[in-house]
Amino acid sequence: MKLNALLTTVILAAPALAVPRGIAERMRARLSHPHQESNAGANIVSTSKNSTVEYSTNWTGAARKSAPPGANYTAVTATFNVPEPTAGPNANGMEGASAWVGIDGDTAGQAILQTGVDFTVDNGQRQYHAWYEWYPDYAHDFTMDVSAGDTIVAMVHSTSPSSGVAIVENKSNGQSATKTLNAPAPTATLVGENAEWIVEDFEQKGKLVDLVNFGTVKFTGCAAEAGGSTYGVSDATIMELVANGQTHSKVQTQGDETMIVKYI
Ligand SMILES: *[C@@H]1O[C@H](CO)[C@@H](O)[C@H](O)[C@H]1NC(C)=O
Ligand SMILES: *[C@@H]1O[C@H](CO)[C@@H](O)[C@H](O)[C@H]1NC(C)=O
Ligand SMILES: *[C@@H]1O[C@H](CO)[C@@H](O)[C@H](O)[C@H]1NC(C)=O
Ligand SMILES: CC(=O)N[C@H]1CO[C@H](CO)[C@@H](O)[C@@H]1O
Repeated sequence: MKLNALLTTVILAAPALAVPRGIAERMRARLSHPHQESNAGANIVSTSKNSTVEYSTNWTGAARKSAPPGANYTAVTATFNVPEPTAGPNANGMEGASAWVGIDGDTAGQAILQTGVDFTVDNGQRQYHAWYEWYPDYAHDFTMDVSAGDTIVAMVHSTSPSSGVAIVENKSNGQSATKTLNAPAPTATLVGENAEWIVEDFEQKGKLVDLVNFGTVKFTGCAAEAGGSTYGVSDATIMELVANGQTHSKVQTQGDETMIVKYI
């Protein structure tokens, strides 16, 4: 209900600031991937009590891995802060990560409808981009400016298996960007099996970026809608990101709507 209200408010009230794919974003060649499971974390002891924990090479956060009986996920939303990334002591080129919400891409790996914000640091220079993506297409940037400390409301909503809308709103000033998009291929349809709230190590220009120290991303108002009911993160599967044999995240849920993802 809350989710529908937000959707209606944002879609009806928002001046459409999104632009079709432009040169800048094509050059960025920025791509989010489906979740890839890692065995590397199997011996890492979880401190999360109520949730199943899984290890991923790409994702940290929470994912609902199956739709409720007789329904599919059609909308996912959350509010999160844009963190200021810190370059590692041995940074070699760009480091980055991305916070987003999405439908599918976990157990249903053929498509993801997702939207969020990238934060990168390259040679001391920080950049932030708000984007939307229907995997396996690349991410496309919204024209909206994003800065560290902004509070962003992100939402994806599927209007059919092959069409949907991505919305990013700056809660600080109420400005929002909306993009209506279609499945980039006949095989890239949504089934609504997964809903997720993720911080990701993404790929750019054909290579994975080095994961940046993103500090903390706090997701609040986490909600997914399926068949008129709302679902959150308290009983979702928690994912920790493992790279080179090391865990780089710590996820904590607080109640059904809040999740804190810390870089470690
Ligand atoms: C686990 O569930 C209990 C009861 O629902 C709740 O009080 C507690 O906060 C939860 N713990 C975590 C780590 O989410
Ligand atoms: C959920 O999605 C599946 C796969 O696309 C479809 O077969 C099913 O009819 C959908 N269920 C509902 C309730 O829409
Ligand atoms: C969000 O709003 C704040 C306050 O007006 C502003 O400083 C910031 O640049 C805005 N960011 C975006 C994404 O528009
Ligand atoms: C860090 C890492 O291993 N990332 C993986 C993300 O997923 C893609 C495919 O889905 C892999 O190619 C990457 O290696």
